[in-house]
Amino acid sequence: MAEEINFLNSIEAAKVLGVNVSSIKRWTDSGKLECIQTAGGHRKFLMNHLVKFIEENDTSTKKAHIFPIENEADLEISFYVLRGDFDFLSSYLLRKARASERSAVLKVLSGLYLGHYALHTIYDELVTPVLRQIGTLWMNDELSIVEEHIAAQTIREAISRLQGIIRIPPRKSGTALFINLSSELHDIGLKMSENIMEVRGFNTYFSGQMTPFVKMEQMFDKIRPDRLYISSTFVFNRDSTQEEVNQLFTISRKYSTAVYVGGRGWDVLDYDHEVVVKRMYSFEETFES
Ligand code: B12
Repeated sequence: MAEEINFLNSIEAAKVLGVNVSSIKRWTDSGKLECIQTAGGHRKFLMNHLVKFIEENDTSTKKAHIFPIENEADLEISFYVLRGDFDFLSSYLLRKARASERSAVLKVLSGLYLGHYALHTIYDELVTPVLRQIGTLWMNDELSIVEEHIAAQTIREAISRLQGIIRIPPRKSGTALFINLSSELHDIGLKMSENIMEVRGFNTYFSGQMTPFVKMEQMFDKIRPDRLYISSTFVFNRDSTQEEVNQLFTISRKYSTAVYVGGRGWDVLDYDHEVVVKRMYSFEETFES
């Protein structure tokens, strides 16, 4: 399913490159544009083929777009996506998130991804700063709490939909469990980490917001995770949260699970324990560790 979404047919490829279908046929026949020929003789394209062509053939692709263009707004955005103009895109994303326009948010994220930006770059340089701006607007009373929820959920939803587009290796290199602590609602950072580990070939289990500690050991017993990712942002009660964390560390030791922690909640929680491999401050670190 995820792989199929990444294939374009000749008509779509022509739309992306801003040319007519006959040019696509000519370029594939001459080998200038790579494609995959199906058993029935149809040409199929990966966005990588088109991006490579754009890079190598500057003059033939003056009208190239990173996704099929349906209206004027798409045309404008594809231009900024192709240029990787994160300044423009972050204010655009913020506007669209506030207006609950999920498909516009998804278009930017998928356009960047298909245009060869690493997921961690998109998350570190675009999504995280936009989420922080949403928080600042809320703190400054420029966004009501409901508006803040809507903007954040729009982004959350687009990230989930992006998961259907990202290419996931078929062979699994490990199992990872992703949890928030039992009083935690902030799960967007955790979701982005999960996406990244899927791209790295991990079999992922996402439990997310407010994961209760109850029966956690049974879960470990069942899935035997190689890694546990714990995200903490807001700590209501330090003592009870620390107690929960300590118990998670104890179970992780029993099952030889390596623990990775992320989020500002760890500023107040103690994670100095033999099972903890690393505290991560960016998604680039998540990708590399
Ligand atoms: C969206 C949001 C919400 C949403 C969450 C929706 C969701 N599904 O996640 C909702 C509306 C539910 C919410 C609720 C609350 N929120 Co809020 N929220 C935010 C907001 C705007 C964005 C958070 C976010 O996703 N950031 C993006 C992440 C990726 O960035 P980051 O947290 O800086 O994390 C970085 C690293 O730490 C790392 N990382 C983070 N997590 C992880 C996890 C892993 C596994 C890894 C590898 C890395 C990693 O990656 C990031 C890149 O650098 C922030 C504003 C802000 N400045 O962040 C406030 C913010 C986090 N919220 C805040 C508060 C106070 C609350 C509430 C208490 C409000 C209230 N009074 O009810 C509640 C708490 C609810 C609870 N029990 O948890 C404060 C926290 C302050 C603090 N720590 O003391 C913030 C900072 C706003 C503020 N400026 O005051 N919130």
